[in-house]
Amino acid sequence: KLEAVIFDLDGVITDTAEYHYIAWKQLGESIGIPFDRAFNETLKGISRGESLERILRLGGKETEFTPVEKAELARRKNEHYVSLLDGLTPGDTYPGIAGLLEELQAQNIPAVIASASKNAPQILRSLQLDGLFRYVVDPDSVQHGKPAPDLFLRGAAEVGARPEYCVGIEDATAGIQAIKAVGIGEQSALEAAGADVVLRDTQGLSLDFLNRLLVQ
Ligand code: B16
Ligand code: MG
Repeated sequence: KLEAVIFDLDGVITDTAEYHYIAWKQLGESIGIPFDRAFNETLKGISRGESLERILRLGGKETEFTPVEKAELARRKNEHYVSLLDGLTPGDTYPGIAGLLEELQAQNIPAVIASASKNAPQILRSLQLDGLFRYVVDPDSVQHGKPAPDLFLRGAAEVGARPEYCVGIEDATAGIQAIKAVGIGEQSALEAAGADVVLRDTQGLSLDFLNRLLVQ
């Protein structure tokens, strides 16, 4: 039986993945490193600092900035990103998510957030979903980010669930690699990353669906 469901946040609970893209894209352009959506896919689920490193590497500029300057670039990106979060309301929650969370709560199955984002608590408050999650993993509390499984394992441990009885839900290839997963999004890429099953969007998520997945 299912012991916990562990959710990624950006791109699974709501469309904040798009805001990350907008903010990184503008930052990249401001330092002469434009990039497209395909490159952006490689940033999903990756921490703020490491995302910046990947962008600088793309532009061959990884040695052009001091650590202090890099911190300032990351701060600028985050300031822009947080300003985009301003208008976020419960109506921005992806379809099926609130229903699934209520189902889990009714069955006393913990829902957990394993996001790489330091902004996760604020986003959950804006969506008024914070009361439906038993635990939100602090990304700074684990040694390795996605694709390592640390964030998901910490989430499972915190609610006393055994990892083999948990299901993870992810939109990023880095995240899929970290879990036994339900991928949300483009089938070929997420399947190639090792997703056990891929749904086009969050509409089809239900407790029944997740339970059937576990007994497969
Ligand atoms: P922050 P997730 C990840 O969240 C995003 O996918 C990734 O684009 C972002 O860089 C990372 O969080 C860090 O976010 O800058 O807000 O701390 O998909 O793991 O929920
Ligand atoms: Mg994500």
